Amino acid sequence: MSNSSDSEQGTQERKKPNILITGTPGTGKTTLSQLASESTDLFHINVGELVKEKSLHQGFDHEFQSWILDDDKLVDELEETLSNGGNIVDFHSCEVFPERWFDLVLVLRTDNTILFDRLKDRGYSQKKITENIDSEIFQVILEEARESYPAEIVVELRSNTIEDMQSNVTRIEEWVEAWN
Ligand code: DAT
Repeated sequence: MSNSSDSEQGTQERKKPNILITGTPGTGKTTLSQLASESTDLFHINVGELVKEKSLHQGFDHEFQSWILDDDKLVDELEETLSNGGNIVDFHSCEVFPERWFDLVLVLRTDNTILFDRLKDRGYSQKKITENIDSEIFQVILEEARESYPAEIVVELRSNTIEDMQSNVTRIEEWVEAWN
């Protein structure tokens, strides 16, 4: 656990932990979050869906085929829920959230060929597939997580196979039990 007063303060307020599950699109965040949410009784927040539902954006970027996030609106929307604890937050970026919100940050990693197939199945354009594969190769989200949170709460998890998924769910269950 972090020794920073910011993190300790955040932790003391919560009776249940908050977990951030992040990674390049297609690495399995939503699937893992859903499974872990069911078995730990933590509340799954799919941030991408929330941004669309509650219009926490500044419009659609047609070039990048994605919503332009309104960071302030998003943080305001989630502040109370996250302060109470007991959430699994699922998002493809992590630097927008305050450090004090999270007790554990999981960064999912997937091999390029596997990720390529998943993104192609999803119907992404070649441009969007290339961007995401490059991002995974250069470990963009992992670096972002390491820059945004204390090293001891950032954990990289492989997410290539169903067996990886199952072992990741078990790891989360055990971690939540130990936290409680
Ligand atoms: P994300 O939320 O990161 O965009 P997802 O959970 O929607 O990813 O998963 C994308 C697809 O890949 C979906 O069809 C489920 C599959 N998948 C995810 N993680 C996997 C894993 N570890 N093994 C096999 N398939 C996986």
